[in-house]
Amino acid sequence: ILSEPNHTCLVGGLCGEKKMAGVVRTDVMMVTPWLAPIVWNGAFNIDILNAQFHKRDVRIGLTLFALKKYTVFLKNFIETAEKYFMVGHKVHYYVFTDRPQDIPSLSLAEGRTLNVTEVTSYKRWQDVTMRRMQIISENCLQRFIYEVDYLVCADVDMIFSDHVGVEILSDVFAAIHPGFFQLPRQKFTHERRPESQGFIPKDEGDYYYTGCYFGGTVEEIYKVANFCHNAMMADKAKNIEALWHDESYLNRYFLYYKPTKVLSPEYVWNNYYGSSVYVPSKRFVHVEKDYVRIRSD
Ligand code: 2GW
Ligand code: MN
Repeated sequence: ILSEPNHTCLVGGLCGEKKMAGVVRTDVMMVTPWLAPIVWNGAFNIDILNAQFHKRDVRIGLTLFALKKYTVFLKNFIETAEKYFMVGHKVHYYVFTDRPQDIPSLSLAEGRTLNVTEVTSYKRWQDVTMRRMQIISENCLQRFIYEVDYLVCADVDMIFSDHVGVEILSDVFAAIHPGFFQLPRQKFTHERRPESQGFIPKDEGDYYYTGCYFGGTVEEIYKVANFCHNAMMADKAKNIEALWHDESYLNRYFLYYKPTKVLSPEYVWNNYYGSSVYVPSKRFVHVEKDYVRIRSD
C-alpha cells in the first residue's frame, strides 16, 4: 500500500499527496453499524474503482418499467444516463412496457444496448409498481443471469444530473430516501401492522430506503425481488397491502438482509425536499410530474 501513489495514510496530517484516495466527512455517517460503506462524493477514488471493474469487464443491467403514460419519461432518462451513468462500462438497458410502439429510438454509446420487452399492465397502479418485483425476479432466472453481472433497478420518472458510476456497485445496495435521512427511526414510514409481511416494529429499521433505486449482483437481486413478490402475494391473500407497496416490502427485506453498500441521498434526490447542505451534488433526481395527468388512464 505504501508504494501506491494514491494511498491515504491511516493517521491524519501525513498524506502529502495531491490526489487522496479518500476524504472522510465528519458531518455525516460514512459507514453503517454493520460496516457497509455509505457512498458520498469524495469518499472514493473513481480511477481505482474504474480500473478494478474494467479488469473484470463488468456488465451492468438497468431495469426500467414504462407502463401506460410513463413511456414519456424514457427519453430523458436514457439520454441523461448516456451522459452520466456508468460511462465507459458495458450497460444493458432493459425496458419493460405495455406500449412498445411508444418507445423512442435513441442512439447509445458503444458497448451499450437497449432491449424492450412487452409486458401486460395492471388496472390498479399499486399493482403496476409492485409487479415490477415479479418481473425482475423472473427475468433474473431467464436472462439477466446470462447477460449481466450487476443489476440496477430504478423508477423511470428520474433523470441523471451528475456522475453515477461503479462506486455504487456491491453485492446488494440500497439508497436512503431523501425525505428521511435526518429523521429518527420512529418517523420512518415503515409498515407497522404486524399482520403484514412488510411489518417493521417501531424500534427497528436502520434507514428508510427508497423503492425507486436498488441493485446488486443478479443472484442477490433475485433474492430481493423474489422475497418482495412473495410477501406481496401473501399479503394479497389476506387482503392487506403494505403502506408504501413495494417500498415497504423492500425495507422489510433490508432490515434482515442488510445491504452491503448504502447510497447517500446524493444518489436519489427529489426537489420536493429542496436542497440540503449535506447533499452537495444531486446525481439522480425525480422529475416533477403532473400527477393527475400522468397517472390517469
Ligand atoms: C401510475 C399511477 C400511479 C402511480 C404509478 C403509476 C405507474 C408507475 C404507471 O402508470 N406506469 C409505470 O410504469 N409506473 C412505474 O412504477 C414507473 O417505472 C414508475 O417510475 C414506478 C413507480 O411509480 P411512481 O414513479 O409514479 O411512484 P413514486 O415516484 O411515488 O414512487 C415511490 O413509491 C412507489 C410505491 O408507491 C414505489 O415504491 C417507487 O419505487 C417509489 O419511488
Ligand atoms: Mn417515481
